[in-house]
Amino acid sequence: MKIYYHDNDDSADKQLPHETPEEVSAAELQALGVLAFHFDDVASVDALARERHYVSRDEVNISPEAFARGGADAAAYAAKLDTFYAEHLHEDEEIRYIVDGAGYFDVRDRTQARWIRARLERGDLLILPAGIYHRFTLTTDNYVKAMRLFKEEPKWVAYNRPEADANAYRREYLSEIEA
Ligand code: KMT
Ligand code: NI
Repeated sequence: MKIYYHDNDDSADKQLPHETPEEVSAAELQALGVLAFHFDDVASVDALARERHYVSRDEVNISPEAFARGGADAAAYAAKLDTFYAEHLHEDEEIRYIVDGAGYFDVRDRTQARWIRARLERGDLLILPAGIYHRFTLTTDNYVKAMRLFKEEPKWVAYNRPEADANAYRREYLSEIEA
């Protein structure tokens, strides 16, 4: 997994790397409550899921071809990517495991003004804490197969910024990273 500051250039295609030389360590991510892992086997993902009380999962296949197979058109694919890229938070942890392909997860840094980008490839797993602002997109290869893991009561509604600024989970998250 490669982690770096995003160049903040919103005029260029979101699926480009937007890479800067400013790399971010796993420890810096951890200070934001974000945990990064690499598991080559699903048994390790299973163990982590048990440890953190996850009980269900699904697998999404995101690519223009998969959308076409499902009867959706290119506009629907583009709209889906736009939804993933809208800055949002959830009221529960988000665990994503890349089964195949690649994708970018962007999370806000401490200042909440800059984005940190993590490039995830096959075997990479990311845990985002409840309340963190983030967004997701694909690389220009336009293909990812990802496992999404859920706790018993999935709370995977997305709350967009800035409406979510007053959200209780958002406030709790901020107090935790400032502690
Ligand atoms: C999210 O919350 O933005 C996602 O789950 C992205 C799609 S899963 C790789
Ligand atoms: Ni999300």
